[in-house]
Amino acid sequence: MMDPNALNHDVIQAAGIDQEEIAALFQKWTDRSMQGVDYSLLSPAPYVALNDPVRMKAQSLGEQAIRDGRVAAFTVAGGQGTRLGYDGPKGEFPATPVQQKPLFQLFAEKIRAAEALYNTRIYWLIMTSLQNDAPTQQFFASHDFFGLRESQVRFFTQGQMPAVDAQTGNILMSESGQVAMSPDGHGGSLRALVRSGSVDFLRNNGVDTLSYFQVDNPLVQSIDPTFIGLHLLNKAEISSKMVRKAYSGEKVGHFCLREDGRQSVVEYSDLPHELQEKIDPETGELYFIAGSIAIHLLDIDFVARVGGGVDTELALPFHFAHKKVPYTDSSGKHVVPDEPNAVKFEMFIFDALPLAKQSLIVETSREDEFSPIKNATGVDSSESSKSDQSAQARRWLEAAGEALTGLERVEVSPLFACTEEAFVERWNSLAEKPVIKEDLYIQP
Ligand code: UD2
Repeated sequence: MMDPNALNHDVIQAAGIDQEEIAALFQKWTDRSMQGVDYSLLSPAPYVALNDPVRMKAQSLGEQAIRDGRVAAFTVAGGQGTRLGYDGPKGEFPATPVQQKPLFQLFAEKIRAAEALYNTRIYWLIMTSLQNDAPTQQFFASHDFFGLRESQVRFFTQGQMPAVDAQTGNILMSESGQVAMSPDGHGGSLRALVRSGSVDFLRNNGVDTLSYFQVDNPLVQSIDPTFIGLHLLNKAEISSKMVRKAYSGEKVGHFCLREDGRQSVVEYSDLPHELQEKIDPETGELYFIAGSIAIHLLDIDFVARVGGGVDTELALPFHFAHKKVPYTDSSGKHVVPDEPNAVKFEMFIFDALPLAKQSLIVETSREDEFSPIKNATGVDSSESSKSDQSAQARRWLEAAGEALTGLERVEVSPLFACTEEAFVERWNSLAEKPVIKEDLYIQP
């Protein structure tokens, strides 16, 4: 039988695919059992704890950097959201407990609140994928950019990688006779930031720090002065937020220290079970307690170096995902597989940690910063996240001295306050306070 890759040669070439790179990656995938990483050499990475006094000093430094326009927000929103089962860009998903605001609106309001607080302008970069770019941009246009200026929101699409047959390594063709492509992972953001001209744009506009967060976490403090200040104080090229893992099998990456002294993140699916469960005899807590919640600060020069592709030593590695990918076989028949048949290649942003000359990990509080929407029901679902958002708002009301009864769902507009401290101050200054009732929205 004729090699299907030969048949599709022209299509593959036209798609600009580096076939040697794909063949080398497939080889790595087939050899993967031989590339055993010795995870026993890893130890827990150090981090700046929640109660570390250095935070006070950092806060004012971070505030000044924001005021000076040095910080831009950056959301990765190119994922396909398969687990949530939502048919559209995830940022459109109604995420808040009372107003059902879409994730994009919530982030836009957080950015507007920071702009008002620091009397500055904050650019917002949004990485989409070819699959969801047009609907994402339409969504913003049809909502007047949620009160932001169109010129401060910058969209760009991430790169793509072909899927290959898991048995043969042949590049798969889609139903339309094109190569079956999928987004190259959130780590593709570094290349895409450079390729899209965003790095130059940011530099030309005086921005040197990107505040990176995922589209799925309504609680994220998208512009956090203390985190920014710590990042700058430590001259870090990448900084990352961590929470203490809630339980050993929680689906977050683990911050580790390698033998060479570099920090790294090992994903939950890679760290051996016994290490995930291992207890630190001194503290009685999990040994690898620091969970990655995918919130980072990135230095622009570092992005340019890693994303620029000049120094191959600095390139992010590819990870493999064994997935079901529909394809057209060599006889022209369209096949929808029941079992994983293909290998997809993705880069992860956290693989940039060991590439940095200096990296920093900072603890944050889970209840105030992490409650992602990933699944349709249960853990990390829209329901659990809404309940966590309401719980945060109730804590803030209690901190302001309100006795709460019968308050089910409550939501605070970011334009009213973004932190407990700001909330208490604003609430107490209200001449007339809203009546506390079952569903409460505290608006600007
Ligand atoms: C990610 C982290 C996990 C933990 C968790 C916290 C990985 C591999 N794992 O898990 O360690 O921090 O988040 O919530 O990252 N995206 C793109 N383009 C892509 C793929 C993803 O923009 O090609 C975006 C996606 O839109 C979303 C984010 O990246 O905003 C997370 O993607 P995910 O759902 O694949 O990550 P997850 O939940 O497996």
